[in-house]
Amino acid sequence: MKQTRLEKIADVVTRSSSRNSALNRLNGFYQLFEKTDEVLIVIVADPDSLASAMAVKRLLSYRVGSVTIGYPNEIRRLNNMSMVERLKIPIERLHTLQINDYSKKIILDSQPTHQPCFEKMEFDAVLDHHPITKGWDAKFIDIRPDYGAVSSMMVEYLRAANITPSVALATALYYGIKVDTQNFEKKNMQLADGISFRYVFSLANRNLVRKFELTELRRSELKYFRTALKEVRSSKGRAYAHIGKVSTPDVLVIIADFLNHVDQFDWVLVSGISGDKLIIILRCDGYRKHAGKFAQKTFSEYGSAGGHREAARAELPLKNLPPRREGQDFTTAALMKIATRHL
Ligand SMILES: [Mn+2]
Repeated sequence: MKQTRLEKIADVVTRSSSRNSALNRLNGFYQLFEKTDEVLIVIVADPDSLASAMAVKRLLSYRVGSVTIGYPNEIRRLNNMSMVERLKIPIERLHTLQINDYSKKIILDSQPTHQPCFEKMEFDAVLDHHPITKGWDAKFIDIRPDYGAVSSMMVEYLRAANITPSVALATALYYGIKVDTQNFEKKNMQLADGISFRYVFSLANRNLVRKFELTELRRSELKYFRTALKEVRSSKGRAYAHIGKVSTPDVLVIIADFLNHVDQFDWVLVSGISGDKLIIILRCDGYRKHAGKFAQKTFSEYGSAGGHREAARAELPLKNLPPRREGQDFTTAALMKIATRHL
């Protein structure tokens, strides 16, 4: 369709004004720094903040003395660990750093009020997309609560600076936007996120991103699959497997999702013991079924239970379960028994 002259002008004006504001922001940000600065970037490590920290490090390269990325939280999620290791992101635990040694401090994807350990720090720049909080100040503030990811904002900074991101940086930004917008399924996503995403899409290594997404199992946890395949029993389209003691309930979720791939299983119930609780993970096809309601009806008398149409969970203190003979462990048969009481 042909644009009218007026539409064409309007289009150019909009584009140049967004270009100018991106450039203004970049210049405002750059004005904070001097060649001799030792810069500390503080993040709560997750894909969006890690990618944003890499982007700021790139923006400041050759412009300051050094850039260090510090994070206070322990990185537990394997997806995030995989991202850090495979992209070789240089990050350091905040408590190992001498905060006062840095002449400039930046906080990304977070605000000074978000963590007690940030409150005593003075930040020069705050770049974030969470709702604005009060009780702090900084020389440079760019908070855009309407953005799905800070990574989307960082793409705008890089483009304003005429910096084409490396494959590693583009991959990180791509993953950051993907995770924070939940693959663009979140309602709050903006056109701006889409534009930034489109830009890094062609520069990123998407196979690597797939590996980050797939990495959720430790080598030592493979043994639970052997147990699951040995234990699985089915009756009337329902699959049951009790895995026994597990290092983390997350592994039960992975096994339940795996068994949910099997064509003859309409329902999957996988249980395991974590601490002093029996954890039961439920999956179903959600068609004329409601896993959450089923979990509630069946298990809530023993502990907490509930969830969505296709996925649910119960956490039952072992002491609340129906008594078994002395020394007798919970089994797949026991799981079948308590799960079918109301059928
Ligand atoms: Mn974020």
